Amino acid sequence: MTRSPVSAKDIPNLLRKGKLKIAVIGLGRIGLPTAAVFAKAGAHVIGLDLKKEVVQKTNAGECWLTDELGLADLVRDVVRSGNLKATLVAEEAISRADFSVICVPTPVNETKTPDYSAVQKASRSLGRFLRKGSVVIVESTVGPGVVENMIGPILEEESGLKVGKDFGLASCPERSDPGNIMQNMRTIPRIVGAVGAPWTDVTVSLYEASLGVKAIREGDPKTANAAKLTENLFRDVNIALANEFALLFEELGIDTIEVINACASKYNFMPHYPGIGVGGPCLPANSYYLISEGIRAGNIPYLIRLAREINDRMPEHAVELVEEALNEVGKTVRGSKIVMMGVAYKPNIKDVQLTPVEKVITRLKDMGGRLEIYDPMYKGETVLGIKARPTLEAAAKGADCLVIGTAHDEFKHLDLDELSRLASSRAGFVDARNVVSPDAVSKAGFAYRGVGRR
Ligand code: SAJ
Repeated sequence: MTRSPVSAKDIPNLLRKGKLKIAVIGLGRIGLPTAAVFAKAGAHVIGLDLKKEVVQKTNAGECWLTDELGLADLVRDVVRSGNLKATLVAEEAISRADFSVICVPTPVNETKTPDYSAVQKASRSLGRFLRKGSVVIVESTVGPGVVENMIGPILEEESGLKVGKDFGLASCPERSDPGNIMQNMRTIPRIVGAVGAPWTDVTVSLYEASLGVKAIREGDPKTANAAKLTENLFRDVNIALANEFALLFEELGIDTIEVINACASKYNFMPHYPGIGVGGPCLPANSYYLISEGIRAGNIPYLIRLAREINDRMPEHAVELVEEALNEVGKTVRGSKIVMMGVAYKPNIKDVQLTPVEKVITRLKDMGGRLEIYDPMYKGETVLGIKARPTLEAAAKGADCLVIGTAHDEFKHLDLDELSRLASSRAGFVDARNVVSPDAVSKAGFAYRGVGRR
């Protein structure tokens, strides 16, 4: 028996009665929380993933993500209630779904070209089992126009159905901050743009009813995608500006952090901070989605590209600071024991995707340095090819230079005197995330360097 298309006004009731069926494609850092929250709202959710262990773990009520507060409990509960299950079989997830939500990764390749292969693959298998009257929602971050011009045609080709007429196609880019996803999902408004207003209505109704957040309507998917990229590139460009100030103020003997904190007292100044660089699956990649669409349209965005170059140069600057600190204590990188404190791309998460710290480690190794790692998220585990130490104390023993690569909360309460006692008699301390006070580090006897601080 075919299922009739759901209308916007039906959704709250269908959720209450447990009658809404949702497929979530990709159970990664965005897809799994999304599936679990929809299931919690009362939908019957089937998650589709390529990874057998992710499917098995999820069906066992376990959560492969360990650093998202509240997620593990939610996954356990909604799997136990029967509202969430996972599968490797596309047909099982999609064929009866009212909504199919694409949450697969969109990285860039080594030539900085967007790699939409996962989205294309998901669209192909989705198209094969797509049900008339259902809605496809793209949460993956893509360039403006990719939903209309790449995903739509694939779905039509595979399904034989027409976008906007036989099925809905909407963009609702994820906006959650990795590490705070469960909180964000219930607080940050969503941006929805679909091919055709009725499909916008039904998608808005789904997010408002399931997540309890406001959904902002845009006239089409490309506007929603442009908004997503704009907010991420706004951040990347402002971080680049902070990094540029840091490089300049170092030369002028001015403390960049003091400057930024002073400016933050003004209503229209949004503080961004300099550091070792910009990592993660989002900011280092997102610019290139817009740059590639710009090139296609004959308009190359310079500032956005320049910002990428500035941020991509920061790891090399951190290497220079390590050299300076070692030189100040009469040492060189070659043969020195250098301890990287934090390798994750940002604080308090277990993720090293495109982490700028990796470039620093590789460079220092090439210069003959002996690299050790301590990261509270990777205690005793091998990460970036190095077996991390189980404790900071074990790592710091006999160190010639300590380097803060990630501003984990644990590093805000360091016993600098103890570290200085453990490290070699004269050692450097490079704070590439400006976590600790320069004076306190110098008082503990280290040769201090910070990004944008002297
Ligand atoms: N960073 C700085 N200085 C700053 C802020 C961040 O150097 O002042 C660095 C971080 O250390 C990190 C990188 O930038 O290496 C990215 O940090 P992030 O806090 O932007 O983290 P992401 O990439 O995990 O999340 C971003 C968020 N986007 C915005 O805040 C505009 C998140 O809300 C998005 O959902 C996410 O991208 C995404 O998935 O697009």
